Amino acid sequence: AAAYDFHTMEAKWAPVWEKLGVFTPKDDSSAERRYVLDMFPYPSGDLHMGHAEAFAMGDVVARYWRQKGYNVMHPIGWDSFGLPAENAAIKRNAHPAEWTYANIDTQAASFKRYAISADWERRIHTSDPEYYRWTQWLFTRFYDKGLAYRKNHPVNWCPTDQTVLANEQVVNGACERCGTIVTKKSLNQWYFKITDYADRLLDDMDELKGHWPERVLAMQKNWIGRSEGAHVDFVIEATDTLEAHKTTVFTTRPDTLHGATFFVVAADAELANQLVTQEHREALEAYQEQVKALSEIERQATEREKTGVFTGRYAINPLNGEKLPVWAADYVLADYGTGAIMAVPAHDQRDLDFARTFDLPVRVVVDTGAEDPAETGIATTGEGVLVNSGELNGLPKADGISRAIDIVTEAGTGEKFVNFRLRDWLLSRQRFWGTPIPIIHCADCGEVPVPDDQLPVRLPENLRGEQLAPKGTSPLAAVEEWVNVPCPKCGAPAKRDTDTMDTFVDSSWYFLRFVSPNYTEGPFDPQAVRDWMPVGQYVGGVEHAILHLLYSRFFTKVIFDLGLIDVKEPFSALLNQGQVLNGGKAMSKSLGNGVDLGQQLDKFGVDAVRLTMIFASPPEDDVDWADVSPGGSSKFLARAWRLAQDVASEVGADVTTGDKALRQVTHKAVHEATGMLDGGKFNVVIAKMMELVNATRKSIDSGAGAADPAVREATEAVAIVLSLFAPYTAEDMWAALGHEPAVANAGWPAVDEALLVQDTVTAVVQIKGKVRARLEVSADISAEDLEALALQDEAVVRYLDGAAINKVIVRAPKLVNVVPAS
Ligand code: ANZ
Ligand code: ZN
Repeated sequence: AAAYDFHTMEAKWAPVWEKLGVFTPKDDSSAERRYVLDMFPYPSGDLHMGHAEAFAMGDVVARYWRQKGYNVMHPIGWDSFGLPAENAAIKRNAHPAEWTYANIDTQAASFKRYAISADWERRIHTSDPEYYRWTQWLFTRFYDKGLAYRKNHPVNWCPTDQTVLANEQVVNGACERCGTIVTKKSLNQWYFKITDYADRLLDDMDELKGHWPERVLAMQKNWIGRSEGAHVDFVIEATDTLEAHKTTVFTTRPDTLHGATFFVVAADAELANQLVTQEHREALEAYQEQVKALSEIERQATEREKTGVFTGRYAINPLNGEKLPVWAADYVLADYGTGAIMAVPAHDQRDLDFARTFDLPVRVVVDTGAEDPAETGIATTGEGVLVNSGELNGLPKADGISRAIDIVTEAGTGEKFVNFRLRDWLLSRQRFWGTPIPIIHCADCGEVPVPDDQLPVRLPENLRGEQLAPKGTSPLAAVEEWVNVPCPKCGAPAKRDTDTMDTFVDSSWYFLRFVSPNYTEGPFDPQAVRDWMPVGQYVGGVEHAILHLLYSRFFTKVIFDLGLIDVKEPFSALLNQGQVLNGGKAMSKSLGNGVDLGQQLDKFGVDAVRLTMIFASPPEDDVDWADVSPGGSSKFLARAWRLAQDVASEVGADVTTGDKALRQVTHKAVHEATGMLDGGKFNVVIAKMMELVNATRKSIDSGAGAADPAVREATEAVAIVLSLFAPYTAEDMWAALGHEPAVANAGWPAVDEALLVQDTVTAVVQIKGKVRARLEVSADISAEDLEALALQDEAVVRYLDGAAINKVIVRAPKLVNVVPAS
């Protein structure tokens, strides 16, 4: 008999699918359209085990939906701008495009081998001018709306990559890419006004609940960080040399205004320099130097001893007129709230720590029943009743908050305020390999967006190696013939902006480009967006929980507001696949536990690797490659494949005449697999198929036999379900079963509800040792019921022909032996 040979199958079927265009969505609206998307890859070398897992998951969904009859779009492309290409180019004295497109070709070939059911005609690369033209076009639309703007601001600076980083790219104080401790640098930079969308980004998460992982929603919520409270104005008392100065604080606890015993400004905020008296300036400057030397991590460490300096000034509490000493300290952050706080040591732990260090008073204003914080060193934050608070006395905390807000609002010294942790998105980078910012700076006209008909602003092609090296300013600044252009407005000599965009800009709208990748009238064809958006299933790693996913949501909302699309959320369902580990640890060079995908595919075949990825665990859990058995997967696939070789009935054989027991097993298995797929439990579907394969084999060997149409029915079902996980094996089975390709379009097996009705068995009725009737009965029928049924059976009545019965032996549910009196 023929052997299961995955190499031959892979070589045979991949070109057939390509030729038939099996995975190209149809241009008709008769079937509901569905859009499945995997987070597009970055072209760093060849595909790795992580890609293999994520793309196997997305492909299951795409293939399942196709089988269910939907018109499925499952595109693929590359996020192809970014630092690694540039670093490689510097090292090899090359252009980043060479490395980038060579890697893309390698990955594309691997994706094809891996049998991702992608529509290759939709392929996009964000570094193609045909793509970044529209990234630039969108930027100018954001600019016109005031949503892209420049400001001079202390920014996160990576000394190694010599570029700025968005807050989201700073992880525990270090550069997300290279791990270098990030420093601050004051620079004129471009920002997107994502803060304008904070409320909507938060509110619209409601419609994602239940369809996105809880964890991702929680992370986004926390990142947006909505805090309800109040702005309260304190007047900084005048001194001989300084005028009175109004300073606003953000507080979530205006009820504790009477408990404020000092006032703190962020030491590194401009405000500190403005407020400090001559006498204390030197001390402040010395302290600021000390603060600068600390990393963000050290600054925020809660266990660190509190530090600060007195500014020599006093702030007047608007509620009771008290004079509070103004300190400058680093535990107050310059870029949160207003950069200044009223300190309430009795009810805020950080303030209490500071008060104890500098011997400042502690006054309890909420009686929570707990011991005095001044004694215990523990601030009380719970529920309680206001005390020592004048007209607020006796109110519970919540009422105290609203009453205090009313008072300051009436007095004109404050108002209710909602503060966000979210900052505007810093998008400019001083690097070469990115989308050029389409702005021209003119001495007379200021910032002028590049007109649409002059887009794209192409990257110069002649830079190589060292010319691309980071110098703190963009390498583009050195290319004179590129920088110097006439102003689009007045024609005077002007200069291009030389920064490029954060690559997260490119990936914030690529899902919209896929719907019409060759469209030339705009970033996307509006009709195609109506046809395909939103993405019905998005698949990707949880590491993108805030960066990419928040930015994409923001872009979608802005583009909606521009009137260009009618969806507000880009991804209606999200799946975060787990990681592929080896020996319980993430694969890494330093641990030497990497597993090479290519080698696995050579050894076990594409199908076995894909099946193993899916079978190992629920999609969102990690897969430990040390614990799985691609060899075992391969054996299972061979067993399934052999069924198809053995089927001996014709295509279209009347299945209703087939063995009912096997048919029931088949229909039950398909029915359950459907539920599991709809519920995202892909791994158990494989277990179901293993059962079905075993039952079918048993039926061939010792039951119905290979020619029974029920065996064909079972095997076809196995092939169709396996086409989601092991496409080559499934196609080969399909061909062996006498069908034309492609099994991907076979259609999901229909389930006959009648065959799902509780398990029945065939009971045999014997009279004088001869079988005279067969009864279809419930598997758990009682002996009495079975006896009664048997004796009422027409055939039995006829054979007995009125004879008296001596004895009835019942072995429920399978046998009734009737012994007539002779
Ligand atoms: C007085 C007060 C009394 C406060 C009290 C808290 C408890 P979230 O919830 O994170 O928004 N705060 C405000 N701006 C700050 C800054 N730039 N750096 C450090 N701390 C800052 O926290 C809001 C609270 O954090 C504010 O409310 C303020 O302290 C502090 F019993 O004001 B509170
Ligand atoms: Zn001009």
